[in-house]
Amino acid sequence: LRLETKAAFPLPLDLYGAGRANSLGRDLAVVAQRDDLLAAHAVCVVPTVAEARSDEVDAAVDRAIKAFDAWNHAPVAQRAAALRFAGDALEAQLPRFCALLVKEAHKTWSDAVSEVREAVDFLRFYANEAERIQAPQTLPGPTGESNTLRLEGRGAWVCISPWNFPLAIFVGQVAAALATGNTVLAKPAEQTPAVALEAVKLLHAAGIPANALQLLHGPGETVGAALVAQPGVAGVVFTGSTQVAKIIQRALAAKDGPIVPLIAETGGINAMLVDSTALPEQVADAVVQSAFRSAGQRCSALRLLCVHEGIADHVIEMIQGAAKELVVGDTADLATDVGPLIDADAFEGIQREVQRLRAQVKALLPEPAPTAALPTLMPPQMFEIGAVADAKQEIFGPVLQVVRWKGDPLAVLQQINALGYGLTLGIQTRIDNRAQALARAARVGNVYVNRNMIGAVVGVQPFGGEGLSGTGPKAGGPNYLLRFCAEQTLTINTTAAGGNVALFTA
Ligand code: UN1
Repeated sequence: LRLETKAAFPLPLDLYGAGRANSLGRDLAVVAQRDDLLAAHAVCVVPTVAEARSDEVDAAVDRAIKAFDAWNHAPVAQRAAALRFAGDALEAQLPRFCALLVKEAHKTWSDAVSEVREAVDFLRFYANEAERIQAPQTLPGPTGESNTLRLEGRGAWVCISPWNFPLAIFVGQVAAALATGNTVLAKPAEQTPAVALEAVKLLHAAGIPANALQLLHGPGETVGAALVAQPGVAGVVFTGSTQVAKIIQRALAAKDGPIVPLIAETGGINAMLVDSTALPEQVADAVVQSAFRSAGQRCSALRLLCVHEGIADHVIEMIQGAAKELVVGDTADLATDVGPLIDADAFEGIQREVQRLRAQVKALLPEPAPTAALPTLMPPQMFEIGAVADAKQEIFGPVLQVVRWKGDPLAVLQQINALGYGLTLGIQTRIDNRAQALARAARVGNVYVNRNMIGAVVGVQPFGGEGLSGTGPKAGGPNYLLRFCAEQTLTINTTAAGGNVALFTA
């Protein structure tokens, strides 16, 4: 039996109240830097950007391909130094970037602080990792030969990043490609171009050459598709929906020429499996954080709570109490827990799913009244469904579906596996062997036991899944950079200058 020390907290109605604390200390950082953050917000102007024309896309790709050799042949220490310099600069400008994240992406201050930190972590982690993996390795071989393995960049990469982590995922993709010697054509989400623009300015100022990192704004359907279709592209890294990942995969496969790798990190119908021995207080805290934090707009977010019927009523009641305590509103306000959704399209799509659920199944939270001032605001919603298989698609917002179970938890896990996604899984149990057995049986990338299931930390919880959730490898993990590299072995006959040559010339 092993429980985290988080077991004792003021509950259930104070989850997000005065006693708030969480594993990363994000909220404490907001309190500590309150004045700096508000001052940065007061002067923050979100810059506008221009959409890339198709001739600009062609020219940018051409420049990226031409810039590759010089960047790839620069010492890895030089590339790493530039990324570390960018990391330090970003850390020093944390309030400015937080303000931009709050204004452009409607992040809460707490989420903004953790996102800037995550971006800094990516820069430092990939700088270190590139130096580690790109040091030539001597391999064992027969006498008379030397064998070495080198990892090099592959060429010009297209990096397509989402709006939900417009800084951390954008910087993470770009840093991974650049650290290993690749050049980058970055296409950030249309909803959040300004954060990307400011990040690119910072990277250029840190010493990344202009042609090694180019930014192209615009819709995925036009600019993204044009980039992916370019013949000289060496690889694509994408975070977003499963559907778009498949469109990219098909487009790459349809091109003439080399087989182009795709690294995709997509969605999930992430479940939390709660047995009858779980601590209801801990479950309620983990559920509220995982399902409703960031307005549920994380691919790691909890979508499906599978709770044992023996404690289901109690757990649901606690979540209802905690959900009502959440401050839902404008994220410019430091006290806000749940901000508006990213845009009207997202709101309408989720609203349709919510209406369907409201018509078909039991609602566990009251229907929220629309907010005229913030039309895309969606307070947390919770519905009870009949079976795991009824959770058919990812709803990318603060909408939780709950299902009661009894009997064998492994059987419930098989139903979760059968959904086909494989990103995150939460397990709540006080039976250690059971947690281990469920984790082994789960086909997901990240398993979290007796805690929340979001906020994977770079280098600590490498993040990413399989199946409908992506291709792997895990971002922020020891294997991520390998996929951005071409491997070359060099075998030299070390006897040639001695015996063999002498033999031939004798
Ligand atoms: C995503 O939502 O696209 O674990 C990625 C987390 C993040 C990763 C989420 N670090 O919440």
